[in-house]
Amino acid sequence: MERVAVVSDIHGNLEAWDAVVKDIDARGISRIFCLGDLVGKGPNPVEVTDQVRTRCEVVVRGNWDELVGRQEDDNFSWHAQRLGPERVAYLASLPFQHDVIMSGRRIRLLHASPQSVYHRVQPWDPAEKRLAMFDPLPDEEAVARFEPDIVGYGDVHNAFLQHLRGKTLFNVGSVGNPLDMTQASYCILEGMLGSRENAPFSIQFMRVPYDIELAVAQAEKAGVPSLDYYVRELRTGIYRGLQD
Ligand SMILES: [Mn+2]
Repeated sequence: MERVAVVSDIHGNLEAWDAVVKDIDARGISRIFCLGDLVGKGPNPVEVTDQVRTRCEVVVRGNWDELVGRQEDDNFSWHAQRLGPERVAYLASLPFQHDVIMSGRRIRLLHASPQSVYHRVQPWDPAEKRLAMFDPLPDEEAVARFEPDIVGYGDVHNAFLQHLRGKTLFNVGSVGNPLDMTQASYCILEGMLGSRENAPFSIQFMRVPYDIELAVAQAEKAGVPSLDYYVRELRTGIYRGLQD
């Protein structure tokens, strides 16, 4: 049996990232897959990008990883200026999805949905929208074409697992910007990696406390864009798009 830690949506929050990596290390897990949004919102895009690049065997592209390169407004250019052109190009070049087989299950891992990194699917959305997570990928994105038994993703910052018509949909939650509860989130997949033999398999949901007030102090010191919303998200888990 092998274990793979799956992290997502770190959003430049170095305190949360450090706490999660410490937990992964303490469990003796060496493989980490990252489902995107390394940057955006938090004050440490450089450190997080460099560490994810070093530590993660697989990294797929999130919406923020694309948006920082476009620098369409101050929200994005603040992060892009700190990252510099080489890291911005690295983030933009990340693959759309990663397919893996574990204990006979075909597992699709991506940031938001097969439709695009911007197409958001919540656990409470209509069944057709959730089932579309198992749809074929657009041609240009289809690196390895297979119909998944399991889809794992990030983007919504809400950890969950659902069984839909015999398939499994799960979200690993967010390391650096959780919006379901105020603790860093990640998952551990356990099974026979690369094996087509139908064998036991598990998905474990981890929650890791971290020093939120230190993360707030770092964000204030750096003067991140939309500071008040970011601080409220870290302290309460209330999404900036939901209420003022
Ligand atoms: Mn995100």
